[in-house]
Amino acid sequence: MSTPVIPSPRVLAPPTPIALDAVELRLVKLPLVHPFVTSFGRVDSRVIVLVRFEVAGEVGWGEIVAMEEPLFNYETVETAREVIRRHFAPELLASPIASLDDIVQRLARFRGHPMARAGLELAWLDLVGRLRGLPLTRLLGGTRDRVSVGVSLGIEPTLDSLLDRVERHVALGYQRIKLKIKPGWDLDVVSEVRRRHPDILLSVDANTAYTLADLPHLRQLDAFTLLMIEQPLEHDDLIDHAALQAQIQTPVCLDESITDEHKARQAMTIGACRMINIKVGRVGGYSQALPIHDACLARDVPVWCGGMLESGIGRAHNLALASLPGFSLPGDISASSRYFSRDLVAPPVTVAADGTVAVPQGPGLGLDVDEDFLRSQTVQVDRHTRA
Ligand code: NPG
Repeated sequence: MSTPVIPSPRVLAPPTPIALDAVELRLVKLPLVHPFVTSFGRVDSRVIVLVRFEVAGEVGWGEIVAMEEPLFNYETVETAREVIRRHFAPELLASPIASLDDIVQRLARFRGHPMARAGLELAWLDLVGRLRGLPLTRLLGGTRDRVSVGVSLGIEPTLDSLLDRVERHVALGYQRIKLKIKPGWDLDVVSEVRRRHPDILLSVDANTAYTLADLPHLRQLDAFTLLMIEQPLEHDDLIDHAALQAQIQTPVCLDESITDEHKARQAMTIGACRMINIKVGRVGGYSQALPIHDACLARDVPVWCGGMLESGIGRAHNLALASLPGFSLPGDISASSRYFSRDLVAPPVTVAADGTVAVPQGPGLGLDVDEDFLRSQTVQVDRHTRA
C-alpha cells in the first residue's frame, strides 16, 4: 500500500490583516537573447507587467504573464493593467486584507482575467512570506529543495539551427526537451531529433495548431516515444481532446484548456488528458493552482510547471510551486540566461549539470529584486493608492 502524501498545512495569510498602501504596476520590457517562435507567433522582447504591493516597511512582488497581443488567451498587458486599475485594485485597497481567500472573495463578482488576478495573488503571497520570514515553498507546502527542469525550444528557421539548440541544451543538463510544433514543422523535425537523441525525455507542444481531422497525422507521433503532446487542439476544447487521447498512445497534456480547477476536474473525468501543465498565471493564481495540484495528485495524474517566459520574479514563484509533491515531471523553468542577458533578480536562476534548479529559501520569493536594473527597463508605472 502506498503512503498517502499529507500536504503540510499551507500558510496563505499574514499574522494580522494588512491594509495595503499601494498597488503598483510596472510595465517592463526585457529583450530575449533568442527569438521565441510558436505556432501562434514570435516574441523578440518580453513585455511584462510586474505587480508591487506596498505596506509600511515591506513589499510583495508578482508578475502578470499576459502577452502584448491576445494570442495565447484573450488577455493582454493592456487589459490586465486596465482591469486592475478600474476594478481589482480599488477592491483590494478598500480595507485590510486577511488572507488569500479574502482576495478571491473580493474579486469573485468579476468575470475572467485570470492572468491579472494571478499577478495580485503572487504579490500577496510574496508579501505574506516576507512578513512571516518564510519562503514561498514553505507557505505552499513544498516538499523538495531542488526541482527538475526542462527547456522549451521554439520553431527555428532551419532544422539545423534547431538541432544545434537541442544539442546545446542537452549538454547543459536539461532533463527534458520540448519542441514547438505546427503543421509543416512536426513529424520530420521530431523524427530527426529522436534519431540523434534516442534516450532523452522528449515532448512536443502544438499550442492548439491542429484539429481532430489531423488524427491520422498526429497518430504518427506515437512512433517517437514522446513523453507527451501538449495542447494539440483548440484552446477551449475538452471533448475533442478526449476523442484524440482515446486514439493515440502518446499522453495528451493540456495547457491552454485548463483555465481553472473545474476544467481540470472535467478534463480528467472525461479522459481529455493524462497530464496537466500548471501555470499559476494562466489559472488565476495560487487559489486555483493549489487545488488543481491537489486534485491531480489525488488521481495520480502527473503535473508539471509551465512557463511563460517570465522574469526571475515570476520564475521564483514557479520554482516554489514546482516544489510541491505532485510536480513529478520536469517543468519549463530554465536558467535566466536562456531568456535574458540580465534578469530582474539577483542572483540569476541557474540550472545545475544534473538538470535541477534550487528552490529559493529566503523569505517570500527568496531572490533579491534588482531594483536599479528594473528601473532602467521600466516603460511605465501605474500607482494605485488608498482613497
Ligand atoms: O521557458 O518560460 C518558458 C517558455 C515555455 O514554451 C513555453 N511557453 O505555450 O507554454 C507555452 C509557451 C508560451 C510562452 C506561451 C510565452 C505564451 C507566451
